[in-house]
Amino acid sequence: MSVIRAFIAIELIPEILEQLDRISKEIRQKSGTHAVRWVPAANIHLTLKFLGDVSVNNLALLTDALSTEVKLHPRFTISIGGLGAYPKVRTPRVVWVGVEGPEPLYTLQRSIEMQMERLGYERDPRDFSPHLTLGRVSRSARPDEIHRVSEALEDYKVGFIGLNPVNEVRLYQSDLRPQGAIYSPIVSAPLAEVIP
Ligand code: 3AM
Repeated sequence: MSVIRAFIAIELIPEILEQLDRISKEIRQKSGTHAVRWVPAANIHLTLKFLGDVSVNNLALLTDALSTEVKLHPRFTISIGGLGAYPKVRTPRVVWVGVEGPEPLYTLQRSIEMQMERLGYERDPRDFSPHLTLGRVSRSARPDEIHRVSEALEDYKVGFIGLNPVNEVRLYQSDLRPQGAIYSPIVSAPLAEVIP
């Protein structure tokens, strides 16, 4: 049985990706370490749901369920800005840029989570915390390297970056390669147009 690794995400506009690229390069320079695997700007997106292994036989059902759900939700705009790390800036594992969304972002994410659970994809027990992953600190990072990343994050201030309209949601295939992940959109599910 053929399976793919897949996730559902919101794509960002080129203007935002350019800024994220600049920010990530500046932090990389400031921290001066190879302890972080930085995500190429073209791979940065807002993940709504990580599905993991999806059987190719289930793809049609999954994309149907996704499109049917997403078109019930209105378009909205998210606001991008701020810098932080999970679990904490002092002990960074994931370096992120923040996302502020209106309530429809949360409603959309919850509905997708519910539809995917109905199809058998395990629910993520963590609360949805919208963010854009800029980089991941490698597991083999030494304490002094982690400290340098943490200091660079504390020094580097990121304010408001921009607004990103959300008109559709995408199902992506993720191919994990030694040189990094390759994300390919499989299907786009449009949100409802809001009639003024
Ligand atoms: O870009 P972010 O970090 O929001 O972290 C992975 C990435 O999201 C996440 O899925 C997105 C595409 O790879 N991801 C990868 N493995 C995961 C897992 N086991 C995961 N999310 C939850 N559980």
